[in-house]
Amino acid sequence: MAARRDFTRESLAAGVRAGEKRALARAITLVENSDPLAYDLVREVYPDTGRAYAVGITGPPGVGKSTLISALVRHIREAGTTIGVISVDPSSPFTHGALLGDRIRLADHFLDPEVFIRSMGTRGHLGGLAEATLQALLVLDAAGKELVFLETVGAGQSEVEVIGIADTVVLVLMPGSGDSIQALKAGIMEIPDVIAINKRDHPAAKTMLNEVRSILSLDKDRAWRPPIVMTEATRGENVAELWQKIEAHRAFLEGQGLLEERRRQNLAREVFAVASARAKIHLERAVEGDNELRRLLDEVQNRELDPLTAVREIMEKVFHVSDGDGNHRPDTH
Ligand SMILES: Nc1nc2c(ncn2[C@@H]2O[C@H](COP(=O)(O)OP(=O)(O)O)[C@@H](O)[C@H]2O)c(=O)[nH]1
Ligand SMILES: [Mg+2]
Repeated sequence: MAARRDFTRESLAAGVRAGEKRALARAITLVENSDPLAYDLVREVYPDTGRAYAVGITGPPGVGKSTLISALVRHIREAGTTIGVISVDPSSPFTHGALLGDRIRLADHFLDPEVFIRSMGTRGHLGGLAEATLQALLVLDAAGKELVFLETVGAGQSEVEVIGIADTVVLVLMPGSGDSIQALKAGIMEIPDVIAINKRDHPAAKTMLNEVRSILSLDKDRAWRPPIVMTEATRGENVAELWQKIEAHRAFLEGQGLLEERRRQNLAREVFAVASARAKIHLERAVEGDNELRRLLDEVQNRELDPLTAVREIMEKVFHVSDGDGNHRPDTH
């Protein structure tokens, strides 16, 4: 990688702080690859972050998240706001020129120096999606982007960690997103702050609206009642209204003094989520590479060893935690 050589930690940090696209692109690539330089960079710029407003856009594949973001960016740029977009959606990546498989041209956004759009892969990322997304958000925040969109695919629980860092979470659905409706109903999916029902040109859009409404009506005690906006992203229909609702949620959080509180909770949860993800990977690798630990699993399967004794031994060996059940302090002799 010859291109690596032209950035030192200092020049990368300076480039990121200046919002230079080339430095940002490199920084995000380093984040994707869990490169130690990305770790150093974020550690250095972290004290300058916390200024960007992060909007998570989540929902099942194909509902129009990327198209909506593109339309939102077009709308918001009219006010001069600087924007970053991180999309962890391998099924419909943002590419220069166009949104893959779409008529909408994104070329304007890519030429705009105040907009940074990036699809991010997460292959080989140590701490998983949550970690990569968090680091990428911090990089764009340090670059002075006033608004950052985080796109993630999801219709259940796993994406919660990824956009758990967002200040406002928008769930995008479309007619036929029945699984998500079930997940909302069952409480598996957290109630978002704003719901967009996209593809309102679809004949079943109204039915979808009624279904979502009836689910939200079950929960009347919330201080913030999630608004529902019906959009047609490809034609920009109701995109201004969607943005208005996102801003209204922000105003609600700020007006009630809740934004600071939410961010504190988000950061704490995020640190815990990333640490948990790393611990899990560490554990899996340790067991995989250790014949003795793998033999424990065999012994459990053969009913020679009970499960909790195996857990205790694994915890001792991998994490040096001598107290398997966590109820009493380790011996101190
Ligand atoms: N009919 C219709 N199609 C849409 C609308 N919004 C997006 N699409 C199409 O739906 C497909 C998936 O869009 P995309 O933004 O990639 O969805 P994502 O996977 O949620 O990011 C694309 O072919 C879009 O052109 C809409 O409002 N109406
Ligand atoms: Mg997408």
